[in-house]
Amino acid sequence: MVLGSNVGDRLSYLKKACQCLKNLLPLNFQVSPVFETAPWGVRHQKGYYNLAVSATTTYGPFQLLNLFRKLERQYGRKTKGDYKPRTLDIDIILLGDVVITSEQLTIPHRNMHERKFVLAPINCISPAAMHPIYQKNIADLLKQCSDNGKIIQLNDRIFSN
Ligand code: PH2
Ligand code: MG
Ligand code: MG
Repeated sequence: MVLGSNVGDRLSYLKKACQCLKNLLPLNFQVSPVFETAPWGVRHQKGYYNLAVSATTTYGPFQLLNLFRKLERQYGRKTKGDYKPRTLDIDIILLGDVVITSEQLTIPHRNMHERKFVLAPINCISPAAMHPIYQKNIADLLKQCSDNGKIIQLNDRIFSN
């Protein structure tokens, strides 16, 4: 998953969300460093903090979607539109070999290969994770990605695994 926040105390939302996610998905739970990232695809919004989380789970994709939506609401997310400012956004990026295209959910995430704010954090924890359609791993997708939006890796971790 990739988490993002661009409203309010952004690091605090991410930190609390990581703690909840660890309780839900304790197996092989890993959190990347935080990246400060320029808003992608939108204008006139505050910058984002993004990070990636990986874990092993037996939950199915729609179960995960419902769990994450609940967490987003719990942390005060009021906006639904994909490109609106938000206190907390939790997106499923990859789920093993799962490929789903539906109105509610697309896995792998539709634009993941075009977004450094998605690829760079995942590359810190799962560089070898494969994209099941492009058959390329995260490290290679990142090398080929032409997104030149600003991203800065923060030194301080907000969550120790
Ligand atoms: N999320 C979006 C749209 N644009 N830009 C950055 N930098 N980080 C995000 O998490 C993000 C975005 C839609 O969810
Ligand atoms: Mg998103
Ligand atoms: Mg989302």
